Amino acid sequence: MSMIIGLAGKPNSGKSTFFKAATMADVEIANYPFTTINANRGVTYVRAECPCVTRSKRCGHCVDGIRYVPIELIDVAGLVPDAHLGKGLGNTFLDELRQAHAIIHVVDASGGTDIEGNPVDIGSHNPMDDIDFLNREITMWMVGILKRNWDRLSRKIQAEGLKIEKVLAEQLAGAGVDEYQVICSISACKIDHNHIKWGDEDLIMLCDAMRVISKPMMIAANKADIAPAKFINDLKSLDRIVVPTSAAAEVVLKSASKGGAIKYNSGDDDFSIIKEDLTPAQRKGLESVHALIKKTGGTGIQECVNKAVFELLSLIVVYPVEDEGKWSDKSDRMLPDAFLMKKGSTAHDLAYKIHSDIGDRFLYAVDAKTKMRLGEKHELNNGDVVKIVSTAK
Ligand SMILES: Nc1nc2c(ncn2[C@@H]2O[C@H](COP(=O)(O)OP(=O)(O)O)[C@@H](O)[C@H]2O)c(=O)[nH]1
Ligand SMILES: [Mg+2]
Repeated sequence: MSMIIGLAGKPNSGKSTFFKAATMADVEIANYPFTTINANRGVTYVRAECPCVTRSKRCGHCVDGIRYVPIELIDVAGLVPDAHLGKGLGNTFLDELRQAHAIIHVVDASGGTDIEGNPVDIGSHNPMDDIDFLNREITMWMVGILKRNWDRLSRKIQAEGLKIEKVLAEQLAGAGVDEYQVICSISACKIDHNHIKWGDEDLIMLCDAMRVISKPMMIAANKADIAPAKFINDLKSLDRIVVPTSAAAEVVLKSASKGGAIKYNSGDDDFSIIKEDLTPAQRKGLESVHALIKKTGGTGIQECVNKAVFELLSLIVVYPVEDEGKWSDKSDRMLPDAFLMKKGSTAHDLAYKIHSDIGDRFLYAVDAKTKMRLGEKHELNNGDVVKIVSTAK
């Protein structure tokens, strides 16, 4: 499993609740039982429409025609302003963030926690004040890594005629930044071509650009169930992807579903009670969640994960098969795999993703829906079912 999303934010914003809600899956989901890799690392799912809904037969890998495609989620430990200087848990959060391909910034939209995450009266802290610090921490963390060796590096690049992007990528490998991203960042931020002239401000500007490219971020406006409408609207007006969420409500629904009290698939905008003998407390809890999601169209948790994958990371889901008629593999399993790939990926890219031999010996692909032959450069679409034909054994 390759895609990793990090949940970050100040303490008490609801990261662990979000994590629990998003990783608490019914065991029947797909081939993947609920898995906690460790306390703060787990598996969550992107929700997609399964291609088998257009067929007479269900594939057996989806739930009511909903395909849940696994990704990894990390609950990144408490982050406070000036963490990059060692405040709070300091740099430990950054070690966890390193691996993330994208970040969901979990914000307490209720305004019930101060800038460091201490509880205060609801509405008394403006969540807009929490937005920038996370970006700043990540940027300054990268700046710190570069500055540690900058004088020496800068001289070395000069003396040995090294490629700046190569040296920077080496330095920032631990931060999860690669050479291609460095090149894009250098051209995006219009920094002076002569690195000898770079001062602190230039390094900050460059690291800011590298952060945007290597750690795309969106916002979960959490505790939406108790948040003042003004705060939610202010957050929504930001120039980013913002999804109001109620992690606590999603935990209630997932638990009730697991316990057989309700029928609810993650991401549904409603649920139905299927158990007769609920306690008054259970019924009341479910009623209040019901009132909430009637208003909001869902708890937002699944929407948030989906937007991270489909919008923030621009991925698509592709279903490789070996039999283009039955949409199955050699063992007659229908639609056995669902791959997440970058938008713009080609049929040839898919072949390589299946196996390097199949990529090397690629002949052509077949769109299993239309039975059209696809060349190696053919760009795949979200939801495509594709057979690869190669000379590989
Ligand atoms: N009302 C409400 N409270 C929430 C929600 N999500 C989390 N909380 C509460 O916020 C507090 C902090 O949550 P936690 O997940 O531990 O925050 P973390 O420090 O960011 O991991 C707990 O008391 C949660 O029950 C939510 O969506 N709505
Ligand atoms: Mg926590």
